[in-house]
Amino acid sequence: VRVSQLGLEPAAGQRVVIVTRAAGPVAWRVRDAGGRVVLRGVAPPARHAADAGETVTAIDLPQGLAPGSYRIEAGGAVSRPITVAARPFAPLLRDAMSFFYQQRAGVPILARYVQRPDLARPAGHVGETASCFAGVDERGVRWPGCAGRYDVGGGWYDAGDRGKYVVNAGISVWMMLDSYERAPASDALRDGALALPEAGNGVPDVLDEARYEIEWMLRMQLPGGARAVVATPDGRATRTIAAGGMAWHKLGDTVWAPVPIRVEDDHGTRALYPPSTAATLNLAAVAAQAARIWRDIDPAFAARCRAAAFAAFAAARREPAVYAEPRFTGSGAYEDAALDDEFFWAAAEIVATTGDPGALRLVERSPLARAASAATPGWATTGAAGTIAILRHPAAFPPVLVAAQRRALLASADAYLADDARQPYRYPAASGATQWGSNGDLLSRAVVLGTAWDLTGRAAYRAAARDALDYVLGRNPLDRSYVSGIGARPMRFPHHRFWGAGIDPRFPSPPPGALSGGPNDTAMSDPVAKTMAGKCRPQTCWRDDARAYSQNEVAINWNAALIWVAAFLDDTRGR
Ligand code: 9MR
Repeated sequence: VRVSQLGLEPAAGQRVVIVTRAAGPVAWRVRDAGGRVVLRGVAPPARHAADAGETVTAIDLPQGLAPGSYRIEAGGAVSRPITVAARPFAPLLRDAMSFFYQQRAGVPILARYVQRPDLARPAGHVGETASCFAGVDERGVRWPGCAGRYDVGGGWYDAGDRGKYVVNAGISVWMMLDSYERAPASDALRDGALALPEAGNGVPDVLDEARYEIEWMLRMQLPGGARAVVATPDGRATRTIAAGGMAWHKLGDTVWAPVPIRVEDDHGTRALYPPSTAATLNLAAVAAQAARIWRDIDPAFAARCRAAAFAAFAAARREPAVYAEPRFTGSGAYEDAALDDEFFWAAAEIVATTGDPGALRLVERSPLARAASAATPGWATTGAAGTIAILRHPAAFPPVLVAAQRRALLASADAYLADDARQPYRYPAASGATQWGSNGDLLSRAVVLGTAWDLTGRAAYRAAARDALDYVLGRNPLDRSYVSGIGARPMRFPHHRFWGAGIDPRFPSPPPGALSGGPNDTAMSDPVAKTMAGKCRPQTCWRDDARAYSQNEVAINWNAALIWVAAFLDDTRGR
């Protein structure tokens, strides 16, 4: 019996999957903690789940269950205890938000805010300053470095590594801020709801956490008049451009640091890497989003964000095709040479905040304005963030554009519903190959589904968003909760430089609430995944192994999708 190991909501329609070898119908019953049968039925015919290599049948429990503990019996098997709780997603959300606090650079992680004493640690990279990379890249191009050092401390470490990347920061902050914008009064994200140093400051805690990253993103912007060295378009040499207003693409180690390594022992050389148009547009987008959210909360900060957004947007228009160089070692690439979606998103956020006519013209002329569907939001595909900004602020845009964007978003949501119906396990992913970060992709589809619910109130959209979360919490072919600390069989050994117990038992195991990247059978680049290549069904290509960085790393963008979905389901409980 495969079911969300977090537990179920007390409403009808909760899904349970039974793996079966029986050819005939499978009878099932639910017993409460006292052994009484409270529900029974016969499951629909089983189907072959190609991505799992199993035959399964999915039941939608026909009636709601009161909060408590239950077991399901089917075909002679008895499930583990299944919890039904009034608000199952609220504690998950709290832990998943704590992930970001614990990824903070530049401040100590204090025992009073974390779930276990061994998760406390000294500050890493305090007051960090950095200079541009000087040296030879993997392609043999010599980078000259730059005069002076920039103040680029703070922000969140990206993942298992301690790099900080403006591109991935952008989609992560956007999701966090969007979860606030969709339900500003949500009591799970309010001031005092989370374990944070800022709790009690009169500002919703979700905004305090996001601001920690935004402040860092603002530091990554080059001052007006600055010049910077970037690659030539063919990547074979360097050139100098006027880069005022652009954002450095990333700050990272110049050599991959060992795993694990405590922050206080991590003294590897770090560098700033050349500005990119993509990073600049990510900064423009979230700074514009922040400018409207903080307008009344902190007008001075809002004004700073607004100015940064305009400066970044102007810089990106001046330099529309400076692409991130993938050939530096020691940190991730986050390279992206298709920027229509970043332009669309940044322009849409600026219009939503300021009504700026130049940005509106760019939105209207974008190919994304007329797209038939919205691509799943992700670090490289940000168009849906622009679509959602438009749909949350329709008064700032022409009605025909809003209508087209609504059609596009619902077309994607409907495609995900169709995928969900086709998957015998019932989750809204297409069948076939899985990508690096497949769990994050699935939950990002749930962001689109949740937004479709916001637009229409159609129950199927919310149910499919819950399917995505149920999948990562255990209703999957590996019978695994991919979220640490949650459920009977949680992920325990992520690829992470501090939560490194999977490699060295002197390091802590992860806090509860960190999402594993998930099954990956397309970019099996780590030593563990390599041994599995060609030998696993797509949704089973995963190992709870700290060396399996292409399957079992954790990252801010994946956890951002987790918090969006948990906040959405908690906020819409009973609806
Ligand atoms: O999430 C990223 C994934 O989409 C890419 O395929 C992969 C390889 O480029 O990189 C992932 O991002 C990693 C980043 O480059 C460095 N920090 C850890 C990130 C998660 O694995």
